[in-house]
Amino acid sequence: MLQSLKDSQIMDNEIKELMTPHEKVAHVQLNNPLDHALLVLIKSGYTTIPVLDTEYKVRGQISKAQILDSILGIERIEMERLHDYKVEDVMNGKVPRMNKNETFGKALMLSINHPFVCIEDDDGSFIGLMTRRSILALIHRHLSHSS
Ligand code: 2BA
Repeated sequence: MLQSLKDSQIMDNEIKELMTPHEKVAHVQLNNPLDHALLVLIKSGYTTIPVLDTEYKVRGQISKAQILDSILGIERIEMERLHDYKVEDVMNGKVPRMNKNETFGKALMLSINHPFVCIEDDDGSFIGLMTRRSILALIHRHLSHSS
């Protein structure tokens, strides 16, 4: 099976066609208050979304769990504190990323440990996401055609 994947040059495919374009990606900005971020996460249905700056560069990722953890009091979740923090106070600054011209093989490797990879233009601006789902779908399509 692995040999078949290698032989097909699937690993060298470029990632642009498999990307979810930025217009369809739910995201928040560094200086958004946490209540706004929680709203975007709940409305979008995603667990974690990218954090961008005003120049549309990727600066991190934020999850519902991180937000809830940041307002966890001793006995209850202190919802009133949601407005005291900004996204940059609680986000995770580490985010998997790659250039739009890199290969599918790299996206596949990153997707082992990350549910999505941020795709960047040559100037470092965010242009979309490569999700684990699109990576698995391509491999599945390839394996069904080659069997
Ligand atoms: P999660 O939010 O943990 O979602 C895990 C998987 O559940 C997704 O995998 C997808 O298969 C499904 N899913 C969750 N919410 C969905 C929704 N609102 N509509 C359709 N399917 C949904 P992937 O598609 O491989 O996405 C992997 C991760 O990439 C997601 O993890 C999320 O963190 C991020 N992501 C995907 N699409 C996004 C988007 N349009 N905007 C922001 N973040 C996105």
